[in-house]
Amino acid sequence: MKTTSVYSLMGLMCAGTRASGVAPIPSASPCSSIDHCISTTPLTPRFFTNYSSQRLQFRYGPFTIPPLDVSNGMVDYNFPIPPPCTDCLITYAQAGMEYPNGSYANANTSTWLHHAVISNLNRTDATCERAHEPVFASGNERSAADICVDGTEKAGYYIAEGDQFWFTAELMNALNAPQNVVVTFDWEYVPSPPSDFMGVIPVWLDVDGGCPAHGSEVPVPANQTAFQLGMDPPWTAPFEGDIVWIGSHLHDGGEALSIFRNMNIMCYSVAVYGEIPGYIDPMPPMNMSGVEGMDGMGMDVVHISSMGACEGGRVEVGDQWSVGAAYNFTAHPGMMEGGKPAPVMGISLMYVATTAKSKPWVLENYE
Ligand SMILES: *[C@@H]1O[C@H](CO)[C@@H](O)[C@H](O)[C@H]1NC(C)=O
Ligand SMILES: *[C@@H]1O[C@H](CO)[C@@H](O)[C@H](O)[C@H]1NC(C)=O
Ligand SMILES: *[C@@H]1O[C@H](CO)[C@@H](O)[C@H](O)[C@H]1NC(C)=O
Ligand SMILES: *[C@@H]1O[C@H](CO)[C@@H](O)[C@H](O)[C@H]1NC(C)=O
Ligand SMILES: *[C@@H]1O[C@H](CO)[C@@H](O)[C@H](O)[C@H]1NC(C)=O
Ligand SMILES: *[C@@H]1O[C@H](CO)[C@@H](O)[C@H](O)[C@H]1NC(C)=O
Ligand SMILES: *[C@@H]1O[C@H](CO)[C@@H](O)[C@H](O)[C@H]1NC(C)=O
Ligand SMILES: [Cu+2]
Repeated sequence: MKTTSVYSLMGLMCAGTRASGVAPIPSASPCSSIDHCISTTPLTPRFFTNYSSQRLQFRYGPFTIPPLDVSNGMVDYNFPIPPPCTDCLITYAQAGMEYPNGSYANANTSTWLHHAVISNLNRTDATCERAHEPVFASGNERSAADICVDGTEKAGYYIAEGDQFWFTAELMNALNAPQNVVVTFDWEYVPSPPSDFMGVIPVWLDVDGGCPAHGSEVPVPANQTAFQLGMDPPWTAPFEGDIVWIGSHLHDGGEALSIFRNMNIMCYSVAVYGEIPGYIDPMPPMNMSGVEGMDGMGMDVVHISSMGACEGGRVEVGDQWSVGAAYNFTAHPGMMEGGKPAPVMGISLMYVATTAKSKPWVLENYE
């Protein structure tokens, strides 16, 4: 996939930031100077307002997504960004996408926020030693990471002075003409967090493995319309803590993601389709006839619009954690890419609360 376009050279998606541990070359165009590509809007904070919490929306772009006949309408962007704040705890995060004029951009306008990942270059991923720590990740379902669980948990992702963030986004266009879009991130945080707040460690659990073998994008097993993918080997927890929030991500065709602790399901995240018009295609994105179980012709094609989240639970040292993804393309048509089933994902990002500012799990930085 994505091997024919010049765009693909700079975009390795999850592979670029997670699996290789080597920062990819920042994207050149049209966001040549990212300073010109960020705007910030203050929003009204919702949680911990008596701790001077703040909420900011950052807009990145505009990015040009190529037409469908170029690189299957896909483009990846990777570049360093300043973090939204320093010496602060991120309590809530959500990604979005819109047109440069601020109007809604989604599957019903033939654009996709395929993936967006923000990582911290100064911290090491809990599940992959050679990757940077993922702070937040989103698919087109645009689920929030409600780390503080609506303000009921004094917990957040701690950003230290001097931390450098990295932006990764894969965008998709289903039209035969380029489209310009803007990617948004909504961050809510508590500055100079008091000592009774807990810092969280994000734990990335992926059917593609702790250090994802395919950049988290797993090829669909040949000739199968219903199949399961599992994370093997599981991740062995080197620290303990309280789970505050687990968010999950599947691609179309996905039914549910199970999160296992020592082989017992502790979170079952169900994919919900087409809850709002934004996730209902006006027409199939491309000619899908002739592929068994993939035929979306003649009916609305609905896409995953949300995934169930889980709250609570414990991580103990030595626990074995894994995830399993169930797909069924007969129940829900999958995405196509260049006439073939597009690769799929099965990921959970689990936020585990420890103690703010003490980070014994970070053995070393890259630099
Ligand atoms: C802020 O409000 C929360 C929840 O209402 C309360 O638990 C906390 O003690 C308050 N803290 C301060 C510093 O006022
Ligand atoms: C905003 O831009 C989109 C995409 O170009 C266009 O379809 C829409 O009509 C525009 N909306 C307004 C209010 O100009
Ligand atoms: C964080 O990482 C960036 C990029 O590698 C580096 O330039 C910076 O010095 C690091 N900051 C700290 C505080 O180590
Ligand atoms: C998949 O089906 C095609 C056509 O029936 C067949 O040629 C191919 O060998 C099958 N592949 C596998 C891995 O079973
Ligand atoms: C797309 O969906 C959004 C939100 O669900 C809705 O507000 C908008 O009117 C829809 N746009 C089109 C072109 O159907
Ligand atoms: C869709 O593709 C099939 C196989 O490539 C072709 O036979 C058919 O004519 C196409 N249909 C349309 C509506 O383009
Ligand atoms: C896949 O979905 C179809 C349609 O809902 C259903 O009939 C079939 O039993 C499902 N297959 C599996 C393996 O769950
Ligand atoms: Cu994905």
